[in-house]
Amino acid sequence: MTNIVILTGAGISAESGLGTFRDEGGLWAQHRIEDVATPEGFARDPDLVHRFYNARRDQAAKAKPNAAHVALAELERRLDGDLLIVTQNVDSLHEKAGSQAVLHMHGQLNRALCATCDHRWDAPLAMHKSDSCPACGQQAPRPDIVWFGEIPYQMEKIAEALSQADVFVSIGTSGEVYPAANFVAEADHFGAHTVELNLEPSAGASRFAECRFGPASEIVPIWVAEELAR
Ligand code: BJW
Repeated sequence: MTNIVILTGAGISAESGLGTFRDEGGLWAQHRIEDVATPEGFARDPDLVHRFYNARRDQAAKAKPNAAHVALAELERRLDGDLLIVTQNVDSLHEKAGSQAVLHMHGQLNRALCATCDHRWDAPLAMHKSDSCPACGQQAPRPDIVWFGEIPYQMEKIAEALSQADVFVSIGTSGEVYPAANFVAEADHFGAHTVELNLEPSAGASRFAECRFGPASEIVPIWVAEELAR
């Protein structure tokens, strides 16, 4: 029985056509973080933030999982043990590929959150600041996304999973954003074998016991095949 925890970031969805944040020409080269990914930015200009997420929701709805998402779903089905995907991604490509055990620590594009009563519901393709909350009726809808300065979701479950992991794998993430950037240290502390699968060395590459570099659609299926052959 092997316990595997996999952290994924924007790089795993890049080959599905969804832009990353910090690569050349990425989302943060086109938009100011302070404007679109902080609660203060949303309070200043909710229309701008809704336009940003409406465009990304539309793009994500059309995207298809690539070979890396598909390989991870197959690993979950065939592994003799437990596999948990902790994703920083707000798209649903892991679920579209068939993965079942997925935690979205930075929220989900297809969910809406009421800033007044915390009720959550399925987001329409285009959200507007005048949409009413189905529970309390207030007009304070926001995308169910974790912005800078907010606490990521499911942190207790993630800490528990990291403490039980035999293997921790980080795929397609720059290691620039906390607390996810620290998961490798937590998993290592509890004795997990740590692996980075990324296009290039991330900011935290030296903290991993093993690193493999290349496009996720190529290196993830190879790693999965090796894991299933063990
Ligand atoms: C490929 C590839 C291919 C490309 N194949 N690979 C000072 C020091 C330390 C921390 C802080 C600090 N000041 C503030 C903080 C905290 C802050 C933080 O980390 N800031 C840093 C920028 C310094 N963090 C927070 O505020 C978080 N909350 C928090 O810490 O609360 C406190 C708390 C925590 C825990 C318990 C109790 C209290 C919240 C962070 C929210 C992040 N939100 C965003 C936007 C929302 C989601 C959205 O709109 O989509 O989440 S920011 C953005 O970055 C997004 C991502 O999920 C996240 C990570 O980015 P990711 O996925 O790594 O993408 P990239 O673009 O950075 O990297 C892509 C990688 O893929 C690259 O390496 C490429 O090479 C690779 N790649 N193509 C394989 N084909």
